[in-house]
Amino acid sequence: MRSSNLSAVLALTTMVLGLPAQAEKWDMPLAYAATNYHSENATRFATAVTEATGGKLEIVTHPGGSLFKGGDIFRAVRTGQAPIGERLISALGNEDAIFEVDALPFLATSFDQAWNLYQASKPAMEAVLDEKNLKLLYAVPWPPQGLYNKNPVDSAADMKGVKFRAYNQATSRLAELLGAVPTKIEAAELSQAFATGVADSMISSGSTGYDRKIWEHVKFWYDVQAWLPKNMVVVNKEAWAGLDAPTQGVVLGAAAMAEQAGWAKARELADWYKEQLAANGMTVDGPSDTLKADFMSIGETMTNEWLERAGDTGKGVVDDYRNM
Ligand code: PCA
Repeated sequence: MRSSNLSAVLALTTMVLGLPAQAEKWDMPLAYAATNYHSENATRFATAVTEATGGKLEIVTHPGGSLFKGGDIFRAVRTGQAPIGERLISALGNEDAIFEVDALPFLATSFDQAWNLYQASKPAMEAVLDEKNLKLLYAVPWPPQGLYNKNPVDSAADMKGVKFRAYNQATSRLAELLGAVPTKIEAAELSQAFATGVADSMISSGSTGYDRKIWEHVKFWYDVQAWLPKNMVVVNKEAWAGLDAPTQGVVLGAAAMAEQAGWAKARELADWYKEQLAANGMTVDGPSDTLKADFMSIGETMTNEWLERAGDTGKGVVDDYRNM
């Protein structure tokens, strides 16, 4: 090697190895309102990491789809445009069918069941995430999903032709099976969609209805308790590998805390959200027996369709869950 080349290499090596531990800043895109408990939980996680590392790793959250829209967050983290971010798991059905398991109607309908389904599906989910250059940090559920509609609904027949806001492939399919007309819309664009008549109905939690003041547009909510979808926080594997072991330890600790705190908060708020919908003039009711039966049969169709797509892995997860 010529000496000028050698000194260049040496200079570079000293630069890389001899760098003082540099403070790093991670921007963390979130899709939902800043005041939503998922976002507040993520912000507490971010602050905990920042403080416990003495600012060596600073995580800054960007709620409401302000940095990346909900539909772009997963790709952004996978490709390293963002080192970390939060996404609704069941919206990733195009990536892999396993991500849709928590949006199958009536498979898991309470927080306890949702937790078991999470544990049963976690290894399969982590394996898929790993292939996609991602690491799972934590996941937190939404409260049980119910039916919002402009007019009273007594059975699936009342949903014929209704403009229905979907948040993933499963809710689009459910709308089709109800005879409604689905349009995919992110939570951040909901108020606009209902105000302009693009949508008159949706399935979601009391949480999202509350965040978007849905009572300004829609007067009925039926507590179907169809499923509890989850958000997950994922980190890009290269960004992860760039952290030293103590910093990784802090992130994992804060993530474990955020997961427990997030589940506790969701449980605590589920009834409160329903009370808020009612307090703001909405009719909050259980589904009629007919509507419930209609939903059950649609749920069965959807579960069968999913089992076909999700193959042995999917079947294994559902079996494990049912044996818990
Ligand atoms: N709220 C989110 C997903 C599930 C939920 O309860 C939404 O409506 O977009």
